[in-house]
Amino acid sequence: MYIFKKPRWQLSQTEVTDEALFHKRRDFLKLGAAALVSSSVVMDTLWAAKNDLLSPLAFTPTPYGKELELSTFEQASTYNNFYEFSTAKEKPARMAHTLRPSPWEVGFHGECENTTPLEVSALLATLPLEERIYRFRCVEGWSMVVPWIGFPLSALLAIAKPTSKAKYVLFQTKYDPTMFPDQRKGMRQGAIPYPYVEGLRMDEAMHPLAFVAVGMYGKVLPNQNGAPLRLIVPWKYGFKSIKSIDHVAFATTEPKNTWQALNPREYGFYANVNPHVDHPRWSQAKERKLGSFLKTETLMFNGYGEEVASLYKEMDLKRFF
Ligand SMILES: Nc1nc2c(c(=O)[nH]1)N[C@H]1C(S)=C(S)[C@@H](COP(=O)(O)O)O[C@H]1N2
Ligand SMILES: [Mo]
Repeated sequence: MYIFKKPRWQLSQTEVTDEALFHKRRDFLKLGAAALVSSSVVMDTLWAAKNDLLSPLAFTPTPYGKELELSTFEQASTYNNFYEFSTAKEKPARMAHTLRPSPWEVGFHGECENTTPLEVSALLATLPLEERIYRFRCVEGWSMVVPWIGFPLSALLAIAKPTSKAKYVLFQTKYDPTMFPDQRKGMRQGAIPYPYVEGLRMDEAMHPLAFVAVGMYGKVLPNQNGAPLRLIVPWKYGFKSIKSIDHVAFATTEPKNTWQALNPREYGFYANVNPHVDHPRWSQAKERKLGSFLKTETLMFNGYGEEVASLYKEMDLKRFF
């Protein structure tokens, strides 16, 4: 008899978990049979209270995504992928209190003139914050719409003054086993190899839609969403949007991102959202927005094709997936 053990790191499609999330509100109602208020009101109040504990940010609203229907703060902050804590979606929200987002320095390495590390608080004092509502599509088939607060990635990279040799930029999540319990297990026992690494081509990184989030829903980022700062690349699958960034490094060659290193057949460097290129184990044609039962069509480049398609015009997107 063959026992096929699924590798722990293997991402899977999330139908069941999504349904579980959907039913959570109803279970809450059953718990309090005498409740006069609807479960969603109670849940929203509970989560509003959690959100209240986070510091508010001053920011300028922008027209980005004003037409989109927001996911709730509860949805975006309790259904997470953050393997440094756990591979279970609901666990990072409960475990991420061990992450200490301040003080926090961001480093700049490689092909750049200015390699002085910057404290995040100093960064916030320099760069004006804006709010952008973006669609977010995980490679697993779920999606959400989040009001991020932050600044264009180009503004962060400009501080480092990349040289003309910089063709790619690498991002690395902090490695600190006192903050991230899964990093304690060592290379072979953890869910994935750490530190988590991601990368972009320089022209992708400088694109005006590429964003660094330091907050969401008007407040600083909850730890489980990648405090104190994380990447948001809305036209790419969620795994490109690396959390809790320790440093960036400018490179002459394409860096190997964590998921590509783990499974190059399933995950590439580009990871552009593409309904016409299926994942080897599931279709990417549709997605399920958090909290909803029905699937909707996935949009080319996650709906940002008008802005970003020109970055890839000479490329075979089936090959460079
Ligand atoms: N350091 C780090 N960054 C990460 C991940 C992770 O496990 N570790 N997961 C990625 C994946 S697969 C997704 S879908 C998003 C999830 O972001 P969210 O929890 O804010 O929804 O974070 C991405 N960034
Ligand atoms: Mo993801």
